Amino acid sequence: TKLASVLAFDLGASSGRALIGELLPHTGSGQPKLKVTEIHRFPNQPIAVHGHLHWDILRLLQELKTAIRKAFQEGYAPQTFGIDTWGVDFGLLDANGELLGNPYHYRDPQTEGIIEELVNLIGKDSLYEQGGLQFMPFNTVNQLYAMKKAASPKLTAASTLLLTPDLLAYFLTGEKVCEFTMATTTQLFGPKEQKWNTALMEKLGIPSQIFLEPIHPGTRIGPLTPEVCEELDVPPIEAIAVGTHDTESAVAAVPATGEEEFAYLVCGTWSLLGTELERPLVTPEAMALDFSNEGGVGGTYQLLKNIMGLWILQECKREWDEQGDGVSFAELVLQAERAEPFRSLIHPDDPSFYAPSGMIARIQSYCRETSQTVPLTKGELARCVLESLALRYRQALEQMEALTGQSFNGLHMVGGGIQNELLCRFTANAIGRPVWTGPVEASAIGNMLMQLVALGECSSLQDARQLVAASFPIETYDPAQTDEWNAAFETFKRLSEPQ
Ligand code: ADP
Ligand code: LRH
Repeated sequence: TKLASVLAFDLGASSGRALIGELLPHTGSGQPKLKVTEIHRFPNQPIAVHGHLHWDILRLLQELKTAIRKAFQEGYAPQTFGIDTWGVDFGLLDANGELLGNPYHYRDPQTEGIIEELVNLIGKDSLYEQGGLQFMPFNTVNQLYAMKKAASPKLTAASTLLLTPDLLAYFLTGEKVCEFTMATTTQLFGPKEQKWNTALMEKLGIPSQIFLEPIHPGTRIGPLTPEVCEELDVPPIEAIAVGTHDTESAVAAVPATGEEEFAYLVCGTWSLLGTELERPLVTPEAMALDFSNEGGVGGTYQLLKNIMGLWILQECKREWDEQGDGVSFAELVLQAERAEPFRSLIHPDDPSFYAPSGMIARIQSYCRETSQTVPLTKGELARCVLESLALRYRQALEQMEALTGQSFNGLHMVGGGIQNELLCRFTANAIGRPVWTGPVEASAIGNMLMQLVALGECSSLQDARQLVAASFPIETYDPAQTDEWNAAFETFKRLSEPQ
């Protein structure tokens, strides 16, 4: 029999990749296994123009095309493909189906101060009640309201809004869809009503007719267009709507098979710490702690905290690279390990760390303003960031326990950040519980799993997680130095905002 073979595109804020997944039949009493091969990887670099920050969307499309061609040239024969990307961002199409301008990057400064305006206009309780999301400047509603305020002709001319993964799928298939998990990152989709919040759109002057009815992960979108097939010399493989929000695909690939309730940390540019629920938890307590409720695959809801994450370190690295003093992440981790512990701490979610550029100076002034030793060397800066992140994870984990009434006996970590073994160790120490890591390419694997569900090769999310557990090694980090980390946590909490 023919092996099931699928192609996953996973685009994060810092890089994109294409991976082939092949389902190997079970041997003897063994389980079936998923074999994963990376065929293409590319950087994802935002571009600044006249004070706006954009994604280079056509470049990303070109990288997807390159990967499709490569897959077939290298002898793979995927039946389907799926695309997942970072949340919240979108492109607008005109009535002829053409893209109106370059999509904005979620860190575009247009959203500065918009949360405050919306809170004044609608009320904080009401906004949270209606959208169930953490108040993040990048939420789609803030971006659209900023465009509305700027009287953007693009918004007036728009016929259809496509979120980034749906936009890329449209470029390749000609089919316009709106996938559910991405829809739930907009703050314009009601988690209770499970409908677009047209009343809020009308109130804010956001055109409601540009939103399509969401479809659920596992739905077929359609084949590559004849032009794309001809251009790339490939057969018309079919696009599947996967968990197109990368975080949700990553959660689908968390190999939590034995536990009813589990805590996870999707660790990449952002750190998403959460737990899987059957329904959203939109309560005053969840609002007070500013947790998100995001739609997941397989009918789940994810209660999670969006933490600034390795972005802070990425930006420091970029600065050193640009100064001709380049350094790899592996080297940074080594230098951090040699630096003195607990010399200075930051609150990673301080708004001053959100925008691009000048990160080193911003960390230093944070430390200066909080009367701490100012980190100077690469090792000191990296150590400060990594210890602070680990402590923030503990705080978010404890908050999540308070909200759900669950207690978690450890933390599953997935994503590119788990290659940073020091961070994994620090996290186990900070939470005083084991950390289980793997797989690194969780988003791409979760993307594949929903394609396998659509192809009838996996029957459920549970079944799919079993496949991940059987296919990829999991490493365990046991906690150590608990007293030192407890003491550091007390210091950290004094730095923190109330949440
Ligand atoms: P994205 O959210 O952009 O998809 P990834 O999941 O690819 O992010 O994770 C990228 C992060 O992983 C980088 O910011 C870096 O901190 C970390 N990382 C990648 N490779 C290594 C490595 N070899 N050693 C330590 N950390 C690494
Ligand atoms: C992580 C992520 C996260 C947020 C942010 C914009 O890649 O998707 O869940 O939505 O990007």
